[in-house]
Amino acid sequence: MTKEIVFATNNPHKLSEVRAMAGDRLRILSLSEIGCHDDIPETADTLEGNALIKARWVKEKYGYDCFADDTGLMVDALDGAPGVYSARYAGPGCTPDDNIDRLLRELDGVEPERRTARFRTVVALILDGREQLFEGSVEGSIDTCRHGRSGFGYDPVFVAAESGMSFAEMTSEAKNAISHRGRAVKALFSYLH
Ligand code: ITT
Repeated sequence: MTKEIVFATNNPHKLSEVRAMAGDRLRILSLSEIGCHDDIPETADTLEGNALIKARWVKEKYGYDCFADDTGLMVDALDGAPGVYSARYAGPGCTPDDNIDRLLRELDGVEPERRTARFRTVVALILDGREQLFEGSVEGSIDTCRHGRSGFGYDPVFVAAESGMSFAEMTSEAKNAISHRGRAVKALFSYLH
């Protein structure tokens, strides 16, 4: 029998990456499919805190078991920034392109071997009255310019150590196989199955 679960995200790219991993035993419902069009406030200062805020919001207001993902890009030369503030790095209302521009500016002149970074995703699951966290991360570095047209967010400048390519140069399947979100969601799905 196919199980259904809500993915509490307003990011359509995350939704399609996760749906591509789900197989036919699990149907992933979007927020709009359950009538939720809220801009859920992300006020915590950790990925764990924000993932829980999003999942609890949907459970408490809409009554659905669900999971949520919070992701950050941690750059070593910037002491872990933008981290939990990755979505708003270039300021309120900024676009992903603005965020990349700021990141490249901050790293201007930093030599290649000091541009190491990682993505980390925390997934919070609320199921049958229990909360659980899953996580995944991927090591890489920040290039000096954009490469590739796939993916979203910081993908054009994040070069994965395992592939030597930016995530935006990889197919969604190849990204999912090694990415922060791919790893966290794989752990989530093996738990759900
Ligand atoms: P939801 O909170 O609705 O899930 P969001 O886009 O706000 O969507 P996050 O707060 O988790 O999600 O994302 C933080 C930032 O990191 C945001 O700017 C994303 O574009 C970026 N990001 C997240 N996952 C990424 C990925 O796999 N590749 C590149 N950038 C990513």
